[in-house]
Amino acid sequence: MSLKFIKPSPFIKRTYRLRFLLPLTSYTLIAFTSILLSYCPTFAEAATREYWIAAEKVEWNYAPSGKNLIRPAMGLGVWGKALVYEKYRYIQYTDDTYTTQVEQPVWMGILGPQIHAVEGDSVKVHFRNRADKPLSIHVHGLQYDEENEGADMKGSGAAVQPGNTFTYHWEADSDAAPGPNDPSSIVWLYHSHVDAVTEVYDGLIGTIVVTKKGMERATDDPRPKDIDKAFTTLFLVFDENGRKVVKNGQREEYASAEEAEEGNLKHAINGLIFGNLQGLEVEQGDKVRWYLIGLGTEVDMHTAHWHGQTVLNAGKRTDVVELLPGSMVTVDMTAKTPGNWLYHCHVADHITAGMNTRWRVVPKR
Ligand SMILES: [Cu+2]
Repeated sequence: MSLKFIKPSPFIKRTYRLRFLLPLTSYTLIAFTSILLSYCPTFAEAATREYWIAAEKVEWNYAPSGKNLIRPAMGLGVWGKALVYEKYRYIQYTDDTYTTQVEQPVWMGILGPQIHAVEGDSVKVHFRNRADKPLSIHVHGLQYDEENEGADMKGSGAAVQPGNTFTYHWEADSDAAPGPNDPSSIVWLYHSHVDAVTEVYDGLIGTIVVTKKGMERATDDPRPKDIDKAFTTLFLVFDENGRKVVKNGQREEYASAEEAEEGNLKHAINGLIFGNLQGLEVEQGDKVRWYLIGLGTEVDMHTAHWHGQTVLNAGKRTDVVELLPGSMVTVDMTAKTPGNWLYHCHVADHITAGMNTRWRVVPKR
């Protein structure tokens, strides 16, 4: 039996407000105060954010340029011997026809669509499985009942069959929203959870950003209003051992079994290696928020490091943020110095294996 799920509805909120105001006096005062409250963002009506997301089988290239863009002379090493693999991705569509894809910025790489909600909002995700095996969406942080857990064999949402659609209902309540030491928005993970280990390596990973109530840009724009730009980066060593390499993507045979094993470990940021993740560009003076995600296994202890600028992490100043599998961290910076700066994992083995890219600060136009 599933637990009773209490949905915060606008009706409940309004009733509460009226009960609070009734003792104050006349209906005139009630009307006047209601008008005032309607202009106060803190009391803005909660919205339902609706998304259409499909899981699809794709070919993924870990280094589309075919080059090491950070240190060209070094090449791609053993990691460049096979670059194109069969993978799965979450793809966003504009509506329930699942025909028009929502374009993603290039810096998102392999990540699925970023879902946005404001504290108090409901989120509805219509998930269509267009792939060839049962898949799901399991969300972190938001409230859901067992039917909407997207995992653990609980109901049809736990394993959506190929060709089927399931609508997940989640609540971005106060327990999903930024806490006292958080900035005005925080990041949560979502991923497929039928066979969670395999499906994370498949590429079925995305994020949800929850903005503190009153900090949204507008009713129809739930992104936080106190920043100019935001990026999300996932640090994950994709283990492609035993997985399907797309034949024509294999550039060179491996010299040994050991070399093959290492070459199939793609030390990627958003699914791209050796600087092939592009588009992390801001203007001088921009307030930039970085949503950081770690996933994977024992090798996935990552330390995200920015050259050229420090960040504020829960009130502490640093330029390195530790990430373990399942970590979700939100940090802020103001981009001061123009430059084409390195952004990389600081773990020695991971630097060598290509877990690096650049972020660029362009002079104020
Ligand atoms: Cu690392």
